[in-house]
Amino acid sequence: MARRSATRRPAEGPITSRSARRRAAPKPEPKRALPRWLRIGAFAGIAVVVGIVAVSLVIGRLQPPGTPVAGALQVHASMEGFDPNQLTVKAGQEVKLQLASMDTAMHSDGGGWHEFAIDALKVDFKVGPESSQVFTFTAPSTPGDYQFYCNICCGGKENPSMQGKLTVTA
Ligand SMILES: [Cu+2]
Repeated sequence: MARRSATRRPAEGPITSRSARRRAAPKPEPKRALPRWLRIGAFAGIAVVVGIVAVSLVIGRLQPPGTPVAGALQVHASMEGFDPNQLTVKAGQEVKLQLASMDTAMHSDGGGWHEFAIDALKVDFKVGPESSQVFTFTAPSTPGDYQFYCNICCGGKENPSMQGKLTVTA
């Protein structure tokens, strides 16, 4: 309505439309709880915010902390275990291993810290929450399987999910 009258008389358009709008304005509703549209709008807004937070958490969880270093074996440690939990190296090889903790400091169990330990090789690397670090060690000259584990979280080294196998080939 307001726009039509404004188009018909462009000279006094703004004034006409403003007064028309004032006239057309609905009477204020009697005071009660929030109007329905506002309640629906608020709910939708909250739902969208929660959705965005959830999606960003998932995306953040999938992104490896830190940039993978070229030539380094990548091992991601989280409360779910090691990924991968099987590594193969050559006997006597200088092994470059980038250990990343995918967990946040909010984890009550270990505070997001994880470990990569191999007792037989006296290897014991630790990495803090949502970070990664490159470690080096020399693979043993004796081929075989060596167990690695994390003793920080999830009940320690006895937990099968926080274990893995390093296979040393000839
Ligand atoms: Cu761990």
